[in-house]
Amino acid sequence: MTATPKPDASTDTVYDELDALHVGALWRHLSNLFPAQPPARALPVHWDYAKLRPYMLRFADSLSIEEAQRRVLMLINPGMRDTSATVTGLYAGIQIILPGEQAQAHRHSANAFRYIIEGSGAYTTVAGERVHMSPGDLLLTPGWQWHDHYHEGEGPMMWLDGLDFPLVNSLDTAFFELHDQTAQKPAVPDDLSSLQFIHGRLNPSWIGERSASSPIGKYPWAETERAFEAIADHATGSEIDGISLEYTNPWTGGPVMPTMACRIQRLVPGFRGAARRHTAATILHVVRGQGTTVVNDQEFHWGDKDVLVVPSWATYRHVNTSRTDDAVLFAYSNEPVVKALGLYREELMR
Ligand code: 1HN
Repeated sequence: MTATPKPDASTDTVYDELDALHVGALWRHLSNLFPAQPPARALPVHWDYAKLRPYMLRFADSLSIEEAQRRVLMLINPGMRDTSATVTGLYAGIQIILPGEQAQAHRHSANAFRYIIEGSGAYTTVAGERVHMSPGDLLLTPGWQWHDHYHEGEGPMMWLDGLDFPLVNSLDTAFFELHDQTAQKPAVPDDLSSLQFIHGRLNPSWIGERSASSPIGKYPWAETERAFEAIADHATGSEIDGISLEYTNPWTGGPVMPTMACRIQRLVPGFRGAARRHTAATILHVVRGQGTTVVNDQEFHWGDKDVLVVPSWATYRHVNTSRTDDAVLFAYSNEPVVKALGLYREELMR
C-alpha cells in the first residue's frame, strides 16, 4: 500500500498541486461564480457614426473586397475584447460596399441580419433569393444560409451587420464554409419571400415548412413607415420604449430568429422614457433623430446613425431631446435566448 501524501493546507502549494490535477476549491471561487447580481462584463458604449464614416470610406479606397472578403469595422465592447462581442452574445459592425463589388458567397452557423444605413442599388443573395436594399430595410440571413452581396448602383452603400456569433462561439457551435462560386445564381424571383410573407396575418398556406427563423428576407422600411403612420398618435406606446414594434416571424408571431429579437421604436418629440433594467442585452442604432440615453447614470448623447449598447441589468432611459422631430431607434437584443432559458428578469425603476 502506498501512503497518501497529506496535503498541507497551510500554504498555497496545495492549491498549485490541485491546479495541476485540474481541480479547484469552490470556497475560493464562490463569490466570483455566484455574484449577487450580474457583473456584466459588457460596458455601456456609444459609437458616433460621424467619426466612423471617414474610416469606412478610407478602407473602401485602400482595401479591395477580395482581400477583405467583407469590408467591416467591428464595434467591439472594451469589456469584451477577447470575444469581439459588442454586448453579451451579440455583435454589431458597419459594412461598406462600393459599386461593382461582389462580396464572396459563404455561410456560417451564426444568425445574421443587416439594417441598411446609407446608399442604394445593392442586393444580397440569400439562399438563391436576391434581396434588394434601401435605407431602413431589415434583411435577414438566418444561420447556415448561403449569402453574398453585390452592388449594382451608384455611390457607397453602408449597413449595420448584427450577428449572434459571440453566443454561437461560446457554445462551441461555430461552423463556416465558403461557396465554390463567388456569387450564387438566383434560384427564385427577386424579393420573393417579402412579397409572399410580409403581410404577416396572411401567410402563404402552400408553404409547409415552419422554420424557427422568419422566412422573410426583407422587412422594407416602407412597411415600417406605414405601421408608424397608421398608429400615428392614437397610441402612446410603452412608457419605456415609446411606440415600439417588433419584427416578427410570421409562422410564430415571435422573434425573427431564435437568438435575436429586432424592434423599431418611435420616440415622439420631447419623449422622456421611464427607467428600467432587464437581463436582456441590447444594441441600439439611431435611424434618425437626436436624444440622450442614460445608462447607469452615464449620459450618452446620440444623433443620426449612431450605435449604443445597454448591457444586461443596466438601468436605462431614453429621451428625445428634440421638441419638433421624432427619434427612431432600431433595437436588437438577446432577449429570446434569455427568456427561453428562464433567465429573464426586469424591473421598472420608480
Ligand atoms: C458576415 O458573414 C457578414 O455576410 C458580415 O456580410 C459580418 C461578421 C462576422 C462573421 C461573419 C456578411 C460578419 C460576418
